[in-house]
Amino acid sequence: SANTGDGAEGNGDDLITIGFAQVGAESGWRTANTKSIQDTLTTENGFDLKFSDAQQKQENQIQAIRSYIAQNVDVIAFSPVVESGWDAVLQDAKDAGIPVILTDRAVDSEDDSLYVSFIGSDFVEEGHRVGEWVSENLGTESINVVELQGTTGSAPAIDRKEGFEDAIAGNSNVTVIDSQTGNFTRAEGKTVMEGFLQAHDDIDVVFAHNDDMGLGAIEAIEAAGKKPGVDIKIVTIDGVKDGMTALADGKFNYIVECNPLLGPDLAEIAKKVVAGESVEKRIVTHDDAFDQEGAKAALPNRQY
Ligand code: GZL
Ligand code: ZN
Repeated sequence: SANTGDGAEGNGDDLITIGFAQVGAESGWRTANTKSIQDTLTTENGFDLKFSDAQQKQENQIQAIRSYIAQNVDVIAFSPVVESGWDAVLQDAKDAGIPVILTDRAVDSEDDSLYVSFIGSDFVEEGHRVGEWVSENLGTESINVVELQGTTGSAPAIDRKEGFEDAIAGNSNVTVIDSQTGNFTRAEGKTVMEGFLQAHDDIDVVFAHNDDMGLGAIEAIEAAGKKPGVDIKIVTIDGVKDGMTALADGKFNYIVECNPLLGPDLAEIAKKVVAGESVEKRIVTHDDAFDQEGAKAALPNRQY
């Protein structure tokens, strides 16, 4: 058989080699996001995907990006676990002539030439929509809110908090009495909620930056002998299956979706970039929102 002799085993000349540095596997959202990327960036679709899981550590993501630069991949894509500290490694990718696509989370780099496109939801708007719902539906009387923040320093945690605060600012009935990070995980959300329940006996609402921390809060609230969704309302962001199920079961009260299915947009942008076509700098994914009735109707058709 004709041996190309170029050592490119299994990588036909026409495949786009893309290095993806994923945050980790911290939540149901992340699992769905990873599945979307791995199901879409396939050899059938013209890609040779190199994938890494950073276990939510920035140094691991930077190391993965450096390894993709060393392998001289065609494109690098990643979801920055935190906003800051990326300029050096992104400059190295730029110097190596390797385009970088941001998916899901943003970086706070001043120089936006360091990446060609950012595909992801508007987290400020997500937080704002939750805050508007709380203000309009629960803020008709004085309510105390505790907040389970996402990963400290991450774009979704910073922006969701900002959006929520902006939405409730005009309603003096709504007071955030405590706020702490649960790092987007169910286990940490439960632990932090246990602390909130020990510190406060007047909690009316939990605002969790993602479903997984809200699910942890359910466990803590039930262990304390209270009814989640009734004695203590829970509002969250993501809309993964476990969250939508809790909402349909009346243990959550409202969810603003954060669409994790970013694989198709990433594939399209990567192909355009490699073909030398111009691409949109910012692609905002569409998010829906659900109350308990909405969740019951939507659950049968949810993809994740
Ligand atoms: C948001 C994403 C967040 C999800 C969490 O786009 O970065 O990280 O809301 C996930 O569930 O862990
Ligand atoms: Zn708004």
